[in-house]
Amino acid sequence: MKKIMLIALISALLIASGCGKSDNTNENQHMNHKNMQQGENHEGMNNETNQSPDVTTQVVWKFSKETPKSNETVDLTIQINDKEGKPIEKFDIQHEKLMHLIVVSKDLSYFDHLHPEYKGDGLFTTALNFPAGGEYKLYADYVPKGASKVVKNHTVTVMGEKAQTTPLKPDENLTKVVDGKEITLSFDELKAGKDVTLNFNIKDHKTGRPITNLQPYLGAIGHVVIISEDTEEYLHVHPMDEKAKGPDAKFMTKFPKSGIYKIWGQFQHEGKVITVPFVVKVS
Ligand SMILES: [Cu+2]
Repeated sequence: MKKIMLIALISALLIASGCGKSDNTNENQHMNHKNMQQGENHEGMNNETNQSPDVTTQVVWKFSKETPKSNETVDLTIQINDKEGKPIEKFDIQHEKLMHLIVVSKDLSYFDHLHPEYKGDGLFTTALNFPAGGEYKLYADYVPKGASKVVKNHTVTVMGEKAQTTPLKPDENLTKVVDGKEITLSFDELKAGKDVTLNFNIKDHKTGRPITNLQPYLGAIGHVVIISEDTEEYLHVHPMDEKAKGPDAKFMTKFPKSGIYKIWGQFQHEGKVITVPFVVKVS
């Protein structure tokens, strides 16, 4: 146990030491953001292997049925406790919510973004309805008051007929049409460990006109969630300019390792949220 704690401490120090490298405030913010994301990844991995003691919080995931079944609504409770097992009472709001919950199928074909309701005493609840049998991964994203952001994940096996799994293949065409919008993703180079700006350009599909009146979705022009093919890496990226309205939405991030990733961009226009998925390869 001691050894594991030491490793956790060293990684925390390494992450912290990355902060001071930039002298530009704006860049610093990005650095902090990315460092936080790396912190999240560590958290996620710790949680996944269950080997490392969590220095801040522990999560108890519970479904109302012992084994959830596909196409049946099941209640999920997420209890957030401190390391002694005492409920955490207070959370900071991030992007208008106390908790963001991302649900994906193991092959990343299914994606959902929910906001569990806070009942007090560290307890969040939400209803879920899985579309098919198989394995799903859930990521809870929250900020205990005064602490830094935490992401915890949980894998659940859902009974029921399995959907056909489609192997993740990088998109050859980075223009997608969703709900009458034409969204084009562009970037310079996708290299592990290298800063990259993801640009989403949004047009009206029918007229080809750029959309310049995107609405804030959860307090920003858009939200981007990125998950690696093996579901080990989770990145929740916020826009560089939260107040932008389109047609471009820029997000800066850094992929932690090479491989295939799925990216979901979420935007709001005329009261409707659109989710646009892309699959990319990072070298
Ligand atoms: Cu959310």
